[in-house]
Amino acid sequence: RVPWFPKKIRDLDKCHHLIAKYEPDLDHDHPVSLRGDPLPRVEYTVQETATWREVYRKLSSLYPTHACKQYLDAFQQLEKCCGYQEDSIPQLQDVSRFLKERTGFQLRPAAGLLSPRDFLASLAFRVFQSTQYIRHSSSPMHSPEPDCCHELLGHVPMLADKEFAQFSQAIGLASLGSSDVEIEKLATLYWFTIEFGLCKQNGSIKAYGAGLLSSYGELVYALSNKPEHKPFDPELTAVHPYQDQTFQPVYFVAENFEDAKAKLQKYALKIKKPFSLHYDPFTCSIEVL
Ligand code: H2B
Ligand code: FE
Repeated sequence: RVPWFPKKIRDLDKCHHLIAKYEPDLDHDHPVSLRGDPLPRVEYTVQETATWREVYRKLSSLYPTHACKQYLDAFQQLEKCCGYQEDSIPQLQDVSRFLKERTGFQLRPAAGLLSPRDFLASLAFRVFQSTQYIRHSSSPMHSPEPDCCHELLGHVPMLADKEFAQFSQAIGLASLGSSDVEIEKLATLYWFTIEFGLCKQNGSIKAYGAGLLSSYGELVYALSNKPEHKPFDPELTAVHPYQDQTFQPVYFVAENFEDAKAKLQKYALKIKKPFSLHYDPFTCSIEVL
């Protein structure tokens, strides 16, 4: 039996299953976004903006030495034309429009941590399900679940890169109609790449994973000589145990995104499915062959 999967972008309305709901501050209600609706503009409070400022300042001081080139290029663009700055939290609506023009990726509001199957499925359509609320002000440098600091500073800049966007979509496409066992492996691959990935660049190692680029402590640690660095190899990476409570003991290093994508596509071809899938970019839908 093949598990149900979305075939067109509208079907993503059914891919919103939360595995945990986390609302850091219930004192004030943010508008609840309806699925399929345009991203609502949110008015963040003074306190929320102060949290953003602290995170933004600390992290952006590290990027020049720790982030990969693709990240730095996009970050600069986001500062220039998308309102990225320490004094206000960028609006997902503006960011989504920016990404759409760069790589065709768009953001969709998510209420919290989604099931791996639903989250990965959306990537197949170049849709990134993003939270819109911000972490609690009592711990500005840490959030137990994704919040908009993680999405905007971790994920968004990388989604503006063409190769990285293709890599992300490839993981998404591989997940469609896959068994729970395969989803688990793809979620692990996602974890060690899109969240905690490192890559080679001009003889040194830089970060491209969103979990690193949105965490000051782990970003410094990941590029130090404390953790182990292993070459990215989907077969091994997919079954490697991972840590979600503390820093990773192991990080996987990609040669570059083109190579990572080619390796991933080779891996994906080995996932047994009784059909083959093709994404039609004109209709944004999946053809099942
Ligand atoms: N949900 C949300 N809202 N954001 C994420 O970054 C996310 C998710 N990551 N669900 C997924 C799970 C990831 O950890 C993998 C695919 O399990
Ligand atoms: Fe994330």
